Amino acid sequence: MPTSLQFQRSSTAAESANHHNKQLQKMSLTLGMADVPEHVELSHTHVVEPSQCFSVVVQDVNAPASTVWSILSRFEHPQAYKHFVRSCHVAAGDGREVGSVREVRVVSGLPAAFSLERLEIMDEDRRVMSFSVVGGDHRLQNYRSVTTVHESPDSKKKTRVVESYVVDVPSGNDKDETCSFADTIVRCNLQSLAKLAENPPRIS
Ligand code: A8S
Repeated sequence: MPTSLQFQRSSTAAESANHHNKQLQKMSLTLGMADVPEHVELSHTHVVEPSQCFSVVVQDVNAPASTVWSILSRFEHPQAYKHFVRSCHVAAGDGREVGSVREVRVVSGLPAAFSLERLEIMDEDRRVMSFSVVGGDHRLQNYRSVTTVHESPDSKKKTRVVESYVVDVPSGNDKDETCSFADTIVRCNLQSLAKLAENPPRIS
């Protein structure tokens, strides 16, 4: 069974810097987690503004990292595992190169209809992917996430997926509300990614 752990925010390390009189925090969201490769830890280090919140969700998968990555890395086809996505069209670029933009339409029942998302990182060798939200009619302005896929330290057949994000806290909500909303979506996405990787549909 896949397990999903949500790490406590106390396991993060903060470094404060005063940039242009704004208090920015550099947060390492995987610090304190066991057996995290250095490039993974670096990938999940974000600059966070005081008006933003951040979180990290970890999902273990009983499938090889290459299988998980092949599903996750299709930037142009998030509906393969994201069940809140109704459709996706590439609006700029080829959907593979950094700078590509996708227009994601979400299912009804959410406080949103669509989102414009720009591919920020696509590192096939290290299996790191990142996108940022650059538009849309939802409440997660300036959302940016990074997802890494790495082999489990105990078996080549097991994989650990780490997804971290930073987002603006919308007016009328607090940090906890914003993070619990986004965490729920991310957790659902990673659980369905795990299911798909563990039981790929048979082509008959
Ligand atoms: C992702 C992560 C998130 C997506 C959010 C958090 C979103 O697509 C949905 C509802 C919203 O209200 C915001 O990796 C937005 O997709 C499902 C449209 C951005």
